[in-house]
Amino acid sequence: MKKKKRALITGITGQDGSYVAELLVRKGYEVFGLVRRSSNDPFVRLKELIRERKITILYGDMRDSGAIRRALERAEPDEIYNLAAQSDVGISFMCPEEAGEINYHGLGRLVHAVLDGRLRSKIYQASTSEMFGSAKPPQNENTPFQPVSPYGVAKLRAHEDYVVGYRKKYPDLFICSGILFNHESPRRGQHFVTRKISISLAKIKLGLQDYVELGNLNARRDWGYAGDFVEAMWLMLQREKPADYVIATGQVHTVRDFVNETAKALDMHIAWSGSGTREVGKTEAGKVIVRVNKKFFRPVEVDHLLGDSGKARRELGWKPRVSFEDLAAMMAKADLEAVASENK
Ligand code: NAP
Ligand code: F7E
Repeated sequence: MKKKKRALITGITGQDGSYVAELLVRKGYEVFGLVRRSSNDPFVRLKELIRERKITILYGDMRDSGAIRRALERAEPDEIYNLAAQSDVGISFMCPEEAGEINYHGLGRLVHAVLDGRLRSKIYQASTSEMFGSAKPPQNENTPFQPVSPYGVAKLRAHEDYVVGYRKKYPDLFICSGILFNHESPRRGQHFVTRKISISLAKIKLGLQDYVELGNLNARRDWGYAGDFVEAMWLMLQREKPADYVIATGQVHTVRDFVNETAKALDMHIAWSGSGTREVGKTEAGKVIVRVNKKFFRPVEVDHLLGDSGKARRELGWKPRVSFEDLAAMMAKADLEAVASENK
């Protein structure tokens, strides 16, 4: 009988971690997840797979070299998906050390544990379009990086030192980066703008909230569906030689567009008036349901991210399946159902 492939996922409790775990279980992998201790239940998304023993949880933090080493000894992974991160860009301005410690040094600890243990594990690193920062769009693998946030800087250092740099230094090490543009889903953390919009409009629709306050409505992002993007991670690790790939939809929209699309999916059409911090979004009945609050602006903003994933399409055969409109509708519907059932 063919031996089952084994994978270790760091960040398995996050949005992408849960989708990768499900994808690998479907593909017949033995899946291990590194999880840090939490005072809350971190396993909401994967309860069933853990109960059925399809996923094994190993406790450990990306700040703890010993725990990472022990997790590797236990999992003996063919593939490692390094998804653990302090992934909130806004918060990284307030806690820059944390971003460096987890997003940069965390990868260093993991890579050194693989090298020290003489493991043959292939490593996927979760890089990000935030590394492009203020670079002119569209951005691809040849675009010079210009990060503007501590999050983007930490991810870029990890990419340059431990992915690109170590690939040259250690020719036997298989490490690759997916430079992923924003990807969302009903499992997206509630502080990210898309999910904040889908939950808030669902509550407004059900009469449980009056309005939502947002920051920069003009920020432009290339938003895709997380379920599509994790397929690209897996494809990268199936290559014989490691390489880095931009993963994006190639479509750009503003935050305001995401509000409009979500509202449309909930049968709530919004009319905009005013400008800057005085801009408001009103219902057809004239009720203000979207306001702008300076509190949600970043110290430095990334204005325009639009990815060119031509290399991934050509070499991996990857392409996104879910459109912007379907993504907004999927999130709106999921939140409407969840909020309604919580408030029954
Ligand atoms: P997420 O939902 O915020 O998940 C982050 C995961 O990292 C969580 O499981 C979190 O655990 C874990 N983590 C944080 N600090 C840790 C530590 N010190 N030790 C161990 N685990 C730790 O992020 P995501 O959206 O799934 O993104 C996955 C990865 O892709 C991240 O590296 C992110 O930076 C990167 N990325 C995301 C996007 C995107 O649009 N989603 C785009 C480009 C790159 P807790 O549950 O305990 O907090
Ligand atoms: O912001 C603007 C905000 O926090 C998107 C992470 O997964 O993707 C994500 O980072 C845009 C920004 O995501 C609000 O200023 C307006 O321009 O949803 P976000 P992000 O910063 O793009 C990248 C690729 C990652 O790698 C990260 O890990 O929306 N915006 N008003 C707002 N943003 C938030 N959070 N809240 C607002 O009220």
